[in-house]
Amino acid sequence: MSETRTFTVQGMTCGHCVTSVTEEVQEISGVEHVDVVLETGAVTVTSSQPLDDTAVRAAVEEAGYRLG
Ligand SMILES: [Cu+2]
Repeated sequence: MSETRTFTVQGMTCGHCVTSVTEEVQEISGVEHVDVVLETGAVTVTSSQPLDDTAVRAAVEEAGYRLG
């Protein structure tokens, strides 16, 4: 059963930022879908297992941004 959660990412300014965050978050184990809204920084993640917040934070930081 999937779970959907929304995080807020700070510092994204363009489509490249959206792509970077999407790619990093998609690599987290169990992640099925990532939707990013540039204007608000909202990153909605659907996963097949409960998400590890630490992994999400690490992925966002790996992309060069921060969780809000
Ligand atoms: Cu950008």
